Amino acid sequence: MSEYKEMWREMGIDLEAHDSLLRVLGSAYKDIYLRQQNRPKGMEYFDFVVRELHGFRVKELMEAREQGRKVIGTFCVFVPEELVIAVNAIAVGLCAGADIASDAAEQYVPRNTCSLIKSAFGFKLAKVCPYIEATDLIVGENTCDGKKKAFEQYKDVVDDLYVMDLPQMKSEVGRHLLKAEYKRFARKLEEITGNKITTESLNRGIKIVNAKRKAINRLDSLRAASLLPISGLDSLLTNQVFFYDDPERFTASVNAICDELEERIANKEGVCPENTPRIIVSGCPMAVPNWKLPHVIETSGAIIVGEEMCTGVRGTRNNVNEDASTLEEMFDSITDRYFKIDCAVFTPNTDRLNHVKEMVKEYKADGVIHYGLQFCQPYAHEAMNMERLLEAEDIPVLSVETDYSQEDLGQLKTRVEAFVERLQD
Ligand code: BJ8
Repeated sequence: MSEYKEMWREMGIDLEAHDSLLRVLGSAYKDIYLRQQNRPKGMEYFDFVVRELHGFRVKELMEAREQGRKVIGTFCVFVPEELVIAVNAIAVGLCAGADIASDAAEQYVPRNTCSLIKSAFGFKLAKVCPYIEATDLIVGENTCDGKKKAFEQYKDVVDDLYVMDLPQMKSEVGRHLLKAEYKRFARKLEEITGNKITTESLNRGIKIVNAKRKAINRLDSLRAASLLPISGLDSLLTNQVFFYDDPERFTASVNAICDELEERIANKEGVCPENTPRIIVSGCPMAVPNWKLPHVIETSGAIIVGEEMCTGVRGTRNNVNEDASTLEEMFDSITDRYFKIDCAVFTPNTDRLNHVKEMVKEYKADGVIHYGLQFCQPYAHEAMNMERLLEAEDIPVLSVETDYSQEDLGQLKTRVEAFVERLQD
């Protein structure tokens, strides 16, 4: 990675802190990912992406900027990448998945704030994220109260923050607000890029993002096989990379893995024995490098067959209708697709609970683990509803709350192991 040092220096990265971050990340990846047995060959591309996490892709972004393209950083799956592509800009998810500089973050947000929000501050304040530094605009959004209030402070630590308002109810008024906000965002994108959104450019954006979602949905559907062709950890990684890789290269790489997985299924080749307990994980998103819970689950005798999370099917299911011919119709189609996202910030949000039940059937899961980040109110409330609903249907469920530290690892492992034992009985 030394070939990127000059680029990082020019971006204002704290090289010493960054080096130690990359060292920790590299050794975690080795312990968690590279130790897995019988991984699909196609995962080599994703190993490369992680190895080059702050190198190759960041260099691509900087080169694109030199050619006049803009880079838009996002924190939420409600921000439509279709619009970003339509102005010839590039969207990158800002991961916020590690415990970095929480003390500094607590100068801006209360101590009892979820790890994800603190991490967004920590990465910026510690100057260790070249993606944040590569952005021309960062998009915040009014979702949970934690994020909504945190973005009031975030505007003071980043160069250019744009906040998108989002509805809280799935009503006609809510849909109207979402569409109006997407139009306002489109105008902002046009203003900063100088490019007008046309029916051709938006149609192209819709097709590129649909193709990316179709590829990852294809991969997810292959996990319904009785003999699982890919681990949950590897599937999660593809979902995480979804947010910052070049979209067309990503689509091709995921489709290549799917071809391989189909062969594995036909040859009855799996990553674990057929009687391994199958688990759906549902809850808060897991951004890179948050692999803690999946690693605990998959080293406790179980396997993850699906993620009901924004770094999973909640973020990628449903596509934008490609039949629209006017810009107005395209905005309607985009709004219709994103309005279906069943994030816990919506009230009521029964779709999410029903979706988890459907996933249990579809992926032949033996149980559900609900994952909440400490201090996350929306998902903590829904965890209680989910426990009630699933238990009423005799679906075993375990609800865990954790953060990005490693302090509760032992306790987490004990609880997960006990749950897996229960599934084996
Ligand atoms: S659409 S889940 S990506 S808002 S964990 S910050 S909810 S206190 S992340 Fe999310 Fe968009 Fe919804 Fe998805 Fe708040 Fe909870 Fe923290 Fe959270």
